[in-house]
Amino acid sequence: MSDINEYTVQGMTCSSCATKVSAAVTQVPGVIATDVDLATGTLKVTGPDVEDTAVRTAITNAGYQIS
Ligand SMILES: [Cu+2]
Repeated sequence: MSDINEYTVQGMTCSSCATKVSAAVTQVPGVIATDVDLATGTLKVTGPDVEDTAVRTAITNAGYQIS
């Protein structure tokens, strides 16, 4: 995988949601940084060796869906 991956997350409506998703994804091994754009629902995940499945699981476990 490349160093930066983007996900479109559904259901993030406020900065509290963004913080929750970021915190969950930050726990995934290899993640260096996360960046959420609330307006578009875009989550950017930075890290050289991050497992896609682990990121998706973290997002859904936090209560959000990936489109
Ligand atoms: Cu919220």
